[in-house]
Amino acid sequence: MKPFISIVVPAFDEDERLGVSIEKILAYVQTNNLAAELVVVDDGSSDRTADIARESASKYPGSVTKVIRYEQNRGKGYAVKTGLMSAEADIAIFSDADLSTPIEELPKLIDPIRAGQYDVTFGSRAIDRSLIGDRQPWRREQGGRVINFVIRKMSGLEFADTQCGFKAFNMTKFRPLLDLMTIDRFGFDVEFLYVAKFHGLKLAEIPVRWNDVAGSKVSVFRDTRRMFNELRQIMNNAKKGVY
Ligand SMILES: Nc1nc2c(ncn2[C@@H]2O[C@H](COP(=O)(O)OP(=O)(O)O)[C@@H](O)[C@H]2O)c(=O)[nH]1
Ligand SMILES: [Mg+2]
Repeated sequence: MKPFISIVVPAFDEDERLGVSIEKILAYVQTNNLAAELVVVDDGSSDRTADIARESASKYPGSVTKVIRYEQNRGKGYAVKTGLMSAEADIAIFSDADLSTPIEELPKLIDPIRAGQYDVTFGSRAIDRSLIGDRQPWRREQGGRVINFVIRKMSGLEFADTQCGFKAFNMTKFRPLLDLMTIDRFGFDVEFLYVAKFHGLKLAEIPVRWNDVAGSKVSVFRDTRRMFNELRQIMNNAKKGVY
């Protein structure tokens, strides 16, 4: 039977955080009787990420979980694209492996897509700060503000927070656009939104609950530098008519 929703989780060296998250997701799916498939993408981890994914999923015998693994680390963007490409449902959502946005927030993104109101919905940590529980360390929070400011200036997108790891898609409209995407690391969120908007899809930034979870794999210096390079690449692509 075709699933109603595909839940994609990109995972890189997540053997410590992933098990609990998978169990929470599958428990949520079961409790709410969702016809869901879970797609875990192991992005070239050097730890037991893929094994943990299979072991945790096996605790939910009725559930449908696919574990995709490739040997070389390619970046979160590549992992999310790989997951979305294999998603079978007409609506897909991706979530960070640490469930910083609790899976219970799923209807906030899914319902407007199901209703045909929007095509791409994405969590935001900037619209309603009262939803933020445990905050990131001050330096990272400020870094996030600066990055989102630069993203707005460079891309012309008017969203307050493009980087939250909780985004949902009407796959009938979004799947064809995946072929146009070029960014493999953290700039991919911006490319997704830019290309979707350019093609006339309806986008909505939606405030969601969010909690900082220890164990982030993001390196502020390395990944910020890469992010700026990727932003430049997106704007060059736009200029050259790649999209
Ligand atoms: N840092 C990093 N994360 C990746 C990569 N590929 C997939 N991911 C996943 O992308 C998400 C990034 O979340 P996290 O490390 O918590 O970042 P943060 O909370 O935004 O600082 C997690 O689900 C990672 O497992 C990669 O190459 N690098
Ligand atoms: Mg995180």
